[in-house]
Amino acid sequence: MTVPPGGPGAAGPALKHLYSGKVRELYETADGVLLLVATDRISAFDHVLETPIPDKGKILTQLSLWWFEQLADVVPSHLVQAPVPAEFAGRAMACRRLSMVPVECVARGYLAGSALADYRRTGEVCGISLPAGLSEGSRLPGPVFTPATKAPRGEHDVNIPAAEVARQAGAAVAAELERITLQVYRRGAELAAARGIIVADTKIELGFDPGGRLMLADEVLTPDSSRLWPASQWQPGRPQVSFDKQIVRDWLDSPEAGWDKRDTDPPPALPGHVVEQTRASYIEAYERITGRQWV
Ligand code: Q0Z
Repeated sequence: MTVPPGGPGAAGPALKHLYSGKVRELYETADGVLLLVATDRISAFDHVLETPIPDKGKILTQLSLWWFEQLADVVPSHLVQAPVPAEFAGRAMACRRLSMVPVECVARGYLAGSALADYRRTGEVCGISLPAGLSEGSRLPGPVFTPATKAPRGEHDVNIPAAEVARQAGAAVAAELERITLQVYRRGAELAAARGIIVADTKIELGFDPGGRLMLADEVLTPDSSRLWPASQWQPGRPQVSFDKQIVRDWLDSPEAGWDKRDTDPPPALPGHVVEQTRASYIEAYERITGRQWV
């Protein structure tokens, strides 16, 4: 790469900022490639915390890249070979722009989150009737596809029946979304289980390339898109221990934090020991899942 006279950036802004998510940023390069940048921001109890977790964005990006490889025979990914600006090295994925499917594709093997709430109210999730007697964290009889609407920013997704996806996207596309989502879940859950990690559920994003092929986009099977539980601590009937965020949640819930998650006040800054232990939990998830050492 050449550096223009005046230094990098002197040729004008090479990147267009498209969108800010809670913990990620989306840019477009001059040649139309999207850069999905994972920051070190962390969210808990629906707040983005003011304290970053060093390397979190790099760890999650490297984990996604590893999963895309493992899943290449299930579904092609949006990744392309393109240079990444030095400031984003290791934390950005260069991807082709897809026409995104306007549905959150979720698969669940365990009962948690909105599915638990729906089950308690109705005995069903997305119109799928579940056996009586399940409790928080229970393993489901088999993985289920539980699509949801994409809520506007700041709002929660709403679970919808698969029939509603078929109505919106057509029966053939809906069937493909379900098939791909369940295969990604099964492959992810199987691989993680061999390393002592339960994938309780996962949310994937799919989009069409210009040729009309469905591709896996965004991040995949990361702690930010999936519920990962240490299998050794799994115990249905109570909230499960989160592989990555437990330390943060426990501290925010402690008297030391002096904060009530029902408050609208922002949560306090995290102390150093919480940051360090949380960083270590992301590294442990990466190392256990991939079998690779973190740099
Ligand atoms: C991903 C997101 C955010 C980062 C749009 N390949 C693609 N083609 C078209 N759109 C997307 C992708 Cl990955 C796309 N997102 C989610 C939001 C930062 C990613 F703020 N949105």
